[in-house]
Formats: sequence, C-alpha cells, structure tokens
Amino acid sequence: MNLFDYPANPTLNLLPKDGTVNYFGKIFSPEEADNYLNRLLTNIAWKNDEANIFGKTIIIKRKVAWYGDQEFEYTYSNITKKALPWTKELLELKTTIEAETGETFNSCLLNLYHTGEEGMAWHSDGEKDLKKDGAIGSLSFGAERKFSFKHKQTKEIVSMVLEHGSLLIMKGTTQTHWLHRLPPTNAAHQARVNLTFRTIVF
Ligand SMILES: [Mn+2]
Repeated sequence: MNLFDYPANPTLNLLPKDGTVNYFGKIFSPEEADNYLNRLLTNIAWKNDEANIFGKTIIIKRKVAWYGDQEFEYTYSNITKKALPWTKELLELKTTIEAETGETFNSCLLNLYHTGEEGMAWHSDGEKDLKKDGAIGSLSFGAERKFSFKHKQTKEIVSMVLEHGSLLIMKGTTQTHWLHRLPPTNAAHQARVNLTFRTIVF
C-alpha cells in the first residue's frame, strides 16, 4: 500500500465562493501520524473545556489546550486562557506546516475528541484577537471525522473527511462568510486530536 492512498490537491479551493479552504490530505505517513498522536495524547496539558453560559460554568467532555510563542490570552465562550510555551512536538508540527503552506503561525488551539460522541457545533473562528483573514492550519490525528462548512447567507453546505495525519487550511474571508462544525457520529470509537495553528495579534 502507498503511504498516501488518496492524493489530495492542495491548490483546489473546496469552497465555491467567499473564502478559501485547501485540503492537503495526509502529510504524514501512518507511522509518523501514530507517533504524533501518541506524543500529543501524553505530553499536552489537556483540560476539560469549559463554557460560561448565563454566569454558570459548564464542564465539557472534550478536552482543550492552548500553546503559543508568548503567554497570549485567548477568550472564547467567555473564558480567558493563557497560552503555554510550545512543546517539542508542537514546534516540529508548526515548522512542518509552515513549510508546507508558506504561512506563519504564533499559537495553537488543540482539541481532543475522545470518541465520535464528542463534536463541535456550528461556529466560525471570528475571535477579535485573531489576525483578520489570517490562515488557520488544521492538523488531524486519530479517528477520521467528517467536517462541514455552512454559508451564513445561502446555507450551502460543503463537507469533507479529515484523515489521520492530514492538513487543512482555512484562509481569506472563510470565517466571515462560513460557519464550520464537527458533527458527532456513531462511526468513530477512537480519539481524534485536532490542532489549529493560528496568528494572534494585539
Ligand atoms: Mn473552529
């Protein structure tokens, strides 16, 4: 079997309009991807996600972590987090995807979905401290999961499968015009780790 079973075309825009999404497919061999998955599960300071809803703190099953060049503060769901310093594997991954895409990143939000029961509802990454129209590099390890975009006005939906060891880039006006989500599924029983490399501005 070839390491790269489904060659993807990273120059293809998967969105029909109002933004750019490029899928690079599997950029790591299965062995490298397994190795990163294990290292990330072990070495990342995973914490259950929390949301502040009407003044009440809700504990979420999905785990998260936040790393960066500096102790950036990052706020979402009304909770502010301070970035931890890069680990060895995160720096390796950042260097790899910077070379692959020609973009640069200064921070990374990680999500751990333990099984297919865990997902992420429709949202866009429109936080005010993110660089406007900056690229977001999304690496996936572990269970293959469907990922969808929905146009905010036309409600048009575009979906793809994010493979183990794969890279997806969202850039341009994608966050302004499109929502995205990770739907829950009965098909996935293994964990998925997702890393989204971003650029934070002050
Ligand atoms: Mn997102």
